Amino acid sequence: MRVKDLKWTINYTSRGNPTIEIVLELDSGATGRFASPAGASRGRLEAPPYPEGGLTAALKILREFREDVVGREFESQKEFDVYLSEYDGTGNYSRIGSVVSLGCSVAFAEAAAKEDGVPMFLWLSKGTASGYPLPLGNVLGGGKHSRGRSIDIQEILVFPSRISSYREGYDALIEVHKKVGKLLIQRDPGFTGGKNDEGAWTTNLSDEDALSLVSDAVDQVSSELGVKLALGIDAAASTLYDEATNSYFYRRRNRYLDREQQINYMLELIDKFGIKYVEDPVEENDYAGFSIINREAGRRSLIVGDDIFVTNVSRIKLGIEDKAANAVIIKPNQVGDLTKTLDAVMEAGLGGLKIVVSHRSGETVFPHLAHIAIAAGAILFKCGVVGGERIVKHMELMRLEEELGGLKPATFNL
Ligand code: 2PG
Ligand code: MG
Repeated sequence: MRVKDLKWTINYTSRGNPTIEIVLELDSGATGRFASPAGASRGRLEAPPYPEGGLTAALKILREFREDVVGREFESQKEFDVYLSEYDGTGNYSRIGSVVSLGCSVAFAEAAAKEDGVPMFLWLSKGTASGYPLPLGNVLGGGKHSRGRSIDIQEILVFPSRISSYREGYDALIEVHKKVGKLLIQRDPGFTGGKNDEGAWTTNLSDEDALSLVSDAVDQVSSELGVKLALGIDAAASTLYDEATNSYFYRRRNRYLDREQQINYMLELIDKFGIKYVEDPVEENDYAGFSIINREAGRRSLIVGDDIFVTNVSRIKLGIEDKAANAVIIKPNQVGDLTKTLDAVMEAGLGGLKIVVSHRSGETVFPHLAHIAIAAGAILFKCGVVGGERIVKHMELMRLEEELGGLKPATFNL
């Protein structure tokens, strides 16, 4: 596959910030087009989105990169991504930035898949992917994704544990989202209908009242629809963490929890609300704290590492050795290309970790993440509930299931 042309334009994330849309064309005329999303609660070790000098510097690099890449031939995704990584030369895309690298990597994948005449997930999985994940959506949120008064836990999430079609699962998430909105009108006198960066409701209730409200919504919708739904949280604990005092600051209660109290608080919430999915319960460097939670609760809940692993093979390896988690968040822009992303998936899978492919809080309107989730063999697809930039990805999954046939849903047994 020979690269015929590389073009770009400025696109926008759902927060209204600029990102770069990359268009890559192959000699055959097949094209791919993608713009990277952006996180707000980013792990410290993520690939930097932009080089020093920001967007302007990235655009200058793209002009130089175009000269280098046009006319080159590649036989595989890996060959393209290794070339990208060598062109960057820093090991973590800090010279060209992950917005450029991931944009090029995904645009190449889409173009190559088209040239091959297969959907992108089959190109990425070399024809092996046969299942699709369960949808996991944020219905009530706070932390870095909300402004003003809101809960301290970043996300309260919901997912179905067994579905007969992706649409059945996604429709159930929409019903829970609506139900949560109705219950907020009854229980939060200050509720204005406000939603945050990921389309989750925001509220002035306490974290525990919010959890109990979502739990009620889950119970009601489960029995109305006959779909078994479970509750999850992303504590995004690194964003609560204060390094100077080794403690966690809960703004609403104006209270610091020391490390041990934080671990106990997470365990208490798991028990009290029957939580089946807990992401980042402690800060990103506390492997030992993660291990305690995984040992105590890992048989009844997924203990999921996001900021601690940053989709990075060596961080994941450490986590497997320490039994720090039983699941991993995979975000392609944390490492900056699809080969590194799938290497992280492979490493995690070998260590027995479940795979959760995730959106970012500032998303773009591209559907490709759905293909990456299927190619990764994910059990869960964390992608919000409402908002066009999220729906486009859920819809892609539904279309792939409905139009292609033969894909089977994952099941969750905990
Ligand atoms: C997270 C993500 C997505 P952000 O913490 O898991 O929900 O947020 O993209 O802001 O890192
Ligand atoms: Mg997270």
